[in-house]
Amino acid sequence: RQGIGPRRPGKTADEFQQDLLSNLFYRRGTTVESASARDAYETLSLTVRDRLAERRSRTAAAHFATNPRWVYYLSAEYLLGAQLEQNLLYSDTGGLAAEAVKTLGFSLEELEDLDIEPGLGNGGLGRLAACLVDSMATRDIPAVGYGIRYDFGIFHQIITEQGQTERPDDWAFHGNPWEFPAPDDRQTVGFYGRTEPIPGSPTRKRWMPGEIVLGEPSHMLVPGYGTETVNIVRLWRARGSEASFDLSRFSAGQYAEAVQEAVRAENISKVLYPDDSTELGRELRLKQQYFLVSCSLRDIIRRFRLRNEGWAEFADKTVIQLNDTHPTIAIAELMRLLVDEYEVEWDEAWSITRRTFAYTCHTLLPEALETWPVHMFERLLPRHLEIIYLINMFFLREVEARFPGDHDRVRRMSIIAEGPERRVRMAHLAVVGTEAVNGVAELHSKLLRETVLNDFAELWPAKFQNVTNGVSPRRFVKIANPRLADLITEGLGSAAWLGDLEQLAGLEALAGDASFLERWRAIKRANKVDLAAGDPDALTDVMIKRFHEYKRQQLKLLHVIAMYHRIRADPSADWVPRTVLFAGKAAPAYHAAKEIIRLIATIAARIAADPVVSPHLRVVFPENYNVTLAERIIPAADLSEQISLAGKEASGTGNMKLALNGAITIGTLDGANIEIRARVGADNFFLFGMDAYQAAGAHQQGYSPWAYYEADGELRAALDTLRAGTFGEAGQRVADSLLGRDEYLTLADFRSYVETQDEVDQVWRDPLRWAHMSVLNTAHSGFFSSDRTVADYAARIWRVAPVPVPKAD
Ligand code: DL6
Repeated sequence: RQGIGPRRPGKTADEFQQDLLSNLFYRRGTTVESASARDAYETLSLTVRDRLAERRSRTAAAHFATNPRWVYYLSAEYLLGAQLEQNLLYSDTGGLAAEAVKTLGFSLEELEDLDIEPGLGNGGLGRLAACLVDSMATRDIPAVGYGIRYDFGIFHQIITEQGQTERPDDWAFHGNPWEFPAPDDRQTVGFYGRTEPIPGSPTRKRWMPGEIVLGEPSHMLVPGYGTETVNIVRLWRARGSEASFDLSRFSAGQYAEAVQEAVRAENISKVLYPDDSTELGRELRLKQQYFLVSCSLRDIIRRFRLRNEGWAEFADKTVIQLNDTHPTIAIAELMRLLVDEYEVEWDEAWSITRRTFAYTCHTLLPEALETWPVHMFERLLPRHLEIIYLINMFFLREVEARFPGDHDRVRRMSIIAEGPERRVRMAHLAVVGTEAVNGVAELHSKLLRETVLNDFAELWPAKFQNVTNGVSPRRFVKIANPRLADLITEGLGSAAWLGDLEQLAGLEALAGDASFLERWRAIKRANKVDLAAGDPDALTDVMIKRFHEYKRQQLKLLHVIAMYHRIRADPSADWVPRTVLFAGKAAPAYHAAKEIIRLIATIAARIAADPVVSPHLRVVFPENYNVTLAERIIPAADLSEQISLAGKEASGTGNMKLALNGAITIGTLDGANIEIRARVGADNFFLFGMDAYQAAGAHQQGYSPWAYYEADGELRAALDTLRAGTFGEAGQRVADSLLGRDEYLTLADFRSYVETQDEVDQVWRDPLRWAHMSVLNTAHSGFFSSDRTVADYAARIWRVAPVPVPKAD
């Protein structure tokens, strides 16, 4: 069947228009006269999708002919962002589409507003997954991203003066035109049940699950930029099996009971990160993880067996990247499949497994390193627990042989944590069962080796690597900031920088050109006007990220309160006008983070109502931060707040997006901030605060927030205002927490932060100097393209070669 392809969609305006009308009539089933905006949106999406699907067919043919080594990216999260604009850009059909939709009576902008954003992730990790699949396609790497098609994605956030409330995000309520169902590739997944030995085999077992669930896949196309490749992200949705509907109960009028098994099955892919404050919620999360892994591995094996025989080549043809620990149970599942189902000997299966997987760690917070109670595993995945015990036994023998008599080390490294409640340490399983482990920024990778994974790094130093994160310049410059993208293209004389971001360095030559700087400034101003979040001439100071105490939104608030006091004390002074913009979500059960949101909402309202302060200072909190909102805020930002306690933020990627768009960072020596500063230059970065090593020792050395409170009058005044209840109960609770333990050393870094903010004001007063620094930030951020990140993974971890897809003749 090779070499047979579809009719190619035409490239002319007329052909595009004809295809659009065909799709309207034959696939949407409506007419020009009665087409609604949604009809037009769906029809346009299908017309664009067809063009990508044709490329997909050529990609599959090229991959099939090459039988290459594949990358399979396993991730519980994907924050893909809105699809239409990206797919117009990647299929180069924006101009054709804009003309064609006019015949239906709509503008392209109107239809873009209807586009969906699949919010299938939480934050940095999920958006990184989306940038990496984009760049894998751009780099012609044969790859599939696997994930879960949650019915409800990340919650819709509402902000009131009471803080954050959450609403369900029924993201595909109107359907998802970008998705292809693939029912023939459905998989069967087991849970619970028991195992029994197989006579004559010491390692093989038979698992008889107590519950069977179906995984139904659909996929979305992931086109590369400037290339022919179109890869896919395959998402699994849970379904009850045929047997899960109880007709006899239904006939007896027991309607709820008749479908309860099907409902239980479907709950697996119902929501992203179900509340884990109950045992049932925690079990559901583990079920999700296994569901993703089991469906994906069977699919990977199916694909391998289409092209290969036996197992000898499996690890040569397959690399499976674990995006954090969520999919780590894949290590035990591949062992189970190989040993129990395909009758591969344990040692051979282990060698294949270890050579197949690689693991990316995205955190340093010990509490974020997942563990599961042994008793939960035993109930839900009894066979996997047995396999993990065996893996652990062989592994600990290796540790003992290498460090004889070091029992404490053996205890520390075990995959099973002993204690009142025995738990499975997923990060340990992930390190033991993989060929490569990487952190996501240089400091993060170093600290992983020195702290949380130190024992493992001593055992296997070569296994540990760094791959600094990156972001897609297409989405975060070209689509988000078209004005800047046009100016850059004009300045560099070509648009090639979009596929080779280091070319931005050419902008340095223009950073001294006053007329270029004026145009640069005018673009920033126009973007602020579009954002409409305050005076476009004010310094737009943005802190956009998840809410977490380690990220220290509370430090920014202390600065806001200090500014508030200063302005009230001397209203007629020449204040630099600022708009402080916060955006981001807090986990619904994370009360301390929600208190901070509530405090921001209160302070924002209080300042807005204060005639003395509001001409100089504004605090805004646009609700429901997501990729689409990020694309509006980032181009308008002047100052990028990256103020986490050093040693806590693994990398950050918002820091990269903002620097690329010419925002200047005020930041600590944390995560990728360090690499940003090294590239853009210390003179073009506002550094403050302690470093990771100073921070790590502070609590042991008797850190006292009160000492800082006593010593710093401005800090004291800010905290006293909070303690007095001036900004409500949330303010009192935030102050209590800061003066209690201050886990993230906010008070210790306050003075250095405020002084650096004063320096920010000084530089802002010199607009051309600011613009010069801004241009240099963009010029030297080329390293932070996810194309470079993927090239690093491909060369050092995956060892895969690109497979170019021939152009259509
Ligand atoms: O690597 C992507 C992103 C980093 O940029 C952030 O610094 C890091 O916090 C984030 N981690 C997570 C989940 N952490 N865990 N576990 O989103 O990853």
